[in-house]
Amino acid sequence: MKHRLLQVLKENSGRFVSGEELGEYLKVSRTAVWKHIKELKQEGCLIQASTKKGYKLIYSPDVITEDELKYDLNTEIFGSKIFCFNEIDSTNNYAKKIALEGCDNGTVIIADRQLSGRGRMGRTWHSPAGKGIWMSVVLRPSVGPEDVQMITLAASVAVVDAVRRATGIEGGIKWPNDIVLDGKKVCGILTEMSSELDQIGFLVIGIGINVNHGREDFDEMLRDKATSLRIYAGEKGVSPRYGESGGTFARIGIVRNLLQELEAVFKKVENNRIPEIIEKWKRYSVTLGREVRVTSRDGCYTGVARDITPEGKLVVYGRDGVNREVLSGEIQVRGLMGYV
Ligand code: BT5
Repeated sequence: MKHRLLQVLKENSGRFVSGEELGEYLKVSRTAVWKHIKELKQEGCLIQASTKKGYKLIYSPDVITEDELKYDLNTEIFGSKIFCFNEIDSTNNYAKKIALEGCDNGTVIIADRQLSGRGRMGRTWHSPAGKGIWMSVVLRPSVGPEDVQMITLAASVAVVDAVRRATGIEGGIKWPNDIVLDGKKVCGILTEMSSELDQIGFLVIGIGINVNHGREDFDEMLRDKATSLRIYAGEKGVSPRYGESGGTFARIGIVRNLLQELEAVFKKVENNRIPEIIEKWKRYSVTLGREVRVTSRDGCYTGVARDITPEGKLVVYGRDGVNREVLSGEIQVRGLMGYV
């Protein structure tokens, strides 16, 4: 009830809603409304009350809780169980631990801050408190290990769709699954798998999205390569749709959209609707048609990114006139994330 009330106040942010209107909408008495308003205030919300006009939400803390996240979450699997932490080493570590202990398919782990957030290949993921979405999902998909690459691409499509729905901001995908805005990284995805022969035991998809960082929140090493939704919105004059005071984005709205989009896209993977995902991935791609530098086990070369295969491999047309398919390895795209 409290969460529904907060949601209604958020949807009417900037204007008063009368106690009577709230009571009718939520089908409770005005006294019950008043009681819940009191609780929300105790939890840190700033709500202006006027005997004549009703209640106006001035500020609500951007805290992600299981109850609030579950409110209005239209998913069957994703978020069936949700674990929220103030602080954790890495949500992927925790996800792997509980996956081994047998947690449910679709279990979600979210932390306000990660102390040892991880990127791929032992790299670090910068995850300061309150600024971003640091989240992992445990999946037990009924597909083989060869489909993991496609699941990773699908996750990046889901992030782009969710961010656009929640904020109006359109990200681009750098192969395989970095999301970039104006050539700077705003989101990274780390997929980890436990598998036996031809069957995936479980998959952990870790997603990090920079939401409310200011420039000063990135250290010097990242300042030229990374951005956040808030920085981008400020530069482009996009106003936060789920806005709060100070022009920040409410992370919870983005997470809810993300879980919904992830579920939709994974249903497509399981139902053999992969061409639809590839088609979208290509539309969002900021890699295809551009010059790339590939660093892989087979060495280092440059060429032009031409296509992706139905398995999610990147096709690079090398300077030597040979087409090569890249499954893993690093690529740098000219013009993005500091590669000039
Ligand atoms: C990734 O690795 O992009 C995957 C990041 C996954 C993070 C999520 S958060 C929730 C879950 N729990 C975890 O512990 N991890 C996952 P990679 O492609 O290797 O990129 C890492 C590189 O990106 C670093 O070496 C930095 O250069 C840069 N980087 C680090 N933190 C960043 C940030 N917050 N924003 C943008 N770039 C960052």
